[in-house]
Amino acid sequence: MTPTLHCFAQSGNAYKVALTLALRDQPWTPIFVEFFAGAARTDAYRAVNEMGEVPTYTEGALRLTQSGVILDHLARRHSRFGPETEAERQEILRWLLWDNHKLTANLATGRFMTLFLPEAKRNADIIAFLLGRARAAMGVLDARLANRDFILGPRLTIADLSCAGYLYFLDEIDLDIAPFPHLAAWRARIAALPGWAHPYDLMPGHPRDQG
Ligand SMILES: N[C@@H](CCC(=O)N[C@@H](CS)C(=O)NCC(=O)O)C(=O)O
Repeated sequence: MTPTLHCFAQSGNAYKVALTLALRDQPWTPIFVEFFAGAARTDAYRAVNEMGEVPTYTEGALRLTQSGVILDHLARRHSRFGPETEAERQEILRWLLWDNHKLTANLATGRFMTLFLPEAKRNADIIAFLLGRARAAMGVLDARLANRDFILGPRLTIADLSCAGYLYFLDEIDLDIAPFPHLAAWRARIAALPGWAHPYDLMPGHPRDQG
């Protein structure tokens, strides 16, 4: 039973899952969501994911949404990249929640507004606010990584795979990683892992006029 992932190339949230599968060398089938044509807002997609969000992961009869939930499932299923103790379980959860709220939320929304919203709807002040919040979150993660290879320490976990999701898109927007050297080194460390691929090489829909 090959898992499926509703995804599109520009989605860092889907990438978190796709990357986890790739690093595990786990075959999966992408189901392309024509996000920029409004596919995630259709009744048909809401029947798949009531939140109208990408990604959605299926494995036989199991259907999961929210990247953090999917990553948790994959860590258990593969016995890789997950916690080994109760304290680690809580620590991973802490960083997944933080990523969803502080890092990804601001970075992804700022990037969306910069790149994908029609020009007439872009608001420079809102973009500056969101990317400012994203920079602050990057500072938090940079400090965390000052004396660790990965967020929990010496071992890659799903906390890293969640937090790293949007950082491979940074060159597309006005957000320089240079002021965050530990973050940059950690991002490169993950990119050097066997199986790593850029989101645009892992998921369908890039460039945007291709399915
Ligand atoms: N917390 C969710 C966020 C998912 C999310 O916001 N995905 C974007 C695409 S990358 C989306 O579907 N946005 C639709 C919307 O916000 O209406 C997760 O981690 O899966």
